[in-house]
Amino acid sequence: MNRSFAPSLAAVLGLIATACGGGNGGGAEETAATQQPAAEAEAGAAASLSMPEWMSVDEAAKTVTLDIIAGKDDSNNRWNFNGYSRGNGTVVVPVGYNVVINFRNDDPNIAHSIGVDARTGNFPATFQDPQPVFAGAISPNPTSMQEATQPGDSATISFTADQAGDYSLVCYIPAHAATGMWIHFAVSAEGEAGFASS
Ligand SMILES: [Cu+2]
Repeated sequence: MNRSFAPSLAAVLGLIATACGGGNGGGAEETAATQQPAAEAEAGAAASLSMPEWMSVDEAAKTVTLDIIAGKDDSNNRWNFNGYSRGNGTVVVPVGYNVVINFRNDDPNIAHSIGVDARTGNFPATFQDPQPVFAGAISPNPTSMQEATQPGDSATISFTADQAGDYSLVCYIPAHAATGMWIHFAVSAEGEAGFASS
């Protein structure tokens, strides 16, 4: 958990490039960027990051704002964040920054939730009282089909990303994370910010 940022992001991107021949939300130019060897990806990690319209960074206020929509498109049976799932996207924020996530559920059929989880894969089918990595980094009633963020509803969470490392953004509704409703969330000791898809 305490590995330095740059090699771990490179490892993540390398794994994504190896495991996924083409993600649900990945553009062609981003796919090309992630197909470079891991050693080059490590050196070029910053260059591979983009700043999507749903992400903004206020350096003066040390705040990153993320607008994240559950079920943005129909990929992964709508169990996605901004169209990304199964770890095929990585949000990177600088360590020590405040992070505000404006979370909205556009899935017409089912509740979803969001939280920062310490795991980056091998998620259980169900979660018992999940604890976020950072205080406040979880939406209300995250495991409850009846009480989590319902179709058409929104929730805003905010937290301080005060520990560098590789984490994930996860939906805690039963079976959602295990069937791919998660993306990577990296807190950069080097102060990097942006998004990479694969
Ligand atoms: Cu979900």
